[in-house]
Amino acid sequence: MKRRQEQLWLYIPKVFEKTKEIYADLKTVITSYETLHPNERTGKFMGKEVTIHRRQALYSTTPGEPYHYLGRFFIAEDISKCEVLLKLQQKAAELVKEDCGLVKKYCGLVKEDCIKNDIILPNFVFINLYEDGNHFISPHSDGDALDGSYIVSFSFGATRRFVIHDKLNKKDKSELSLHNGSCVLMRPGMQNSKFHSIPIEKRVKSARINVTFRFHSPQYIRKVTEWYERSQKSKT
Ligand SMILES: O=C(O)CCC(=O)C(=O)O
Repeated sequence: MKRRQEQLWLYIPKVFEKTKEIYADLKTVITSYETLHPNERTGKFMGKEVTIHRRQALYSTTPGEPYHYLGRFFIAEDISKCEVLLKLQQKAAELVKEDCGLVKKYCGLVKEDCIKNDIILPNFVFINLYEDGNHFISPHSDGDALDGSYIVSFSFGATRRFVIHDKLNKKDKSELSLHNGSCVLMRPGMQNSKFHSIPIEKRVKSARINVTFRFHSPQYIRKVTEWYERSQKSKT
């Protein structure tokens, strides 16, 4: 399998070897998050009430950081408690450094404590568990990377299709097969001009875990936190 790339993304087919161990550890992480948040599997998409079938967990270097998604807020747990996430976080940082070289370019965007040994550690991670091919994610772009930051996306378990299409021209489309142990680097600018999705694939009978590392700027964290606090006040 070869690396594939276009200007706004890079697919690396084999980043991890010991994927069974990583998969098992991530499954534990997602299960423990859900023990804390048993009722958080609904949201709104395009104004409609939806059930989130795939399972999710959110971790941050700023525990308690809110994340707005599907019309509601989710609260991130502390990434430092999860060894497996810390290992993947380090790998994500290395891949970004290899891709862009210019570490300084991102210094304005990230919190000082995320800069270690001249690499910038992503400070937020979103984990999705797709139990089988009935679980999907609709075409969307990620608002937290509209400031031109990277998203580093790792896949473990079943191979799934990943469809990227232009926001203005649906026919301008690329498709990747995301294999066990692979990585997609969504490069700066991708969220501004492209949608991405994981479509339903009925023939897929096994599970897949996706982990996306993000670089949240202090400004972004402040803005979402203020928004969250306002929403909590308006409830009381
Ligand atoms: O599962 C994937 O590969 C995609 C996940 C995704 O689109 C997201 O977290 O925004």
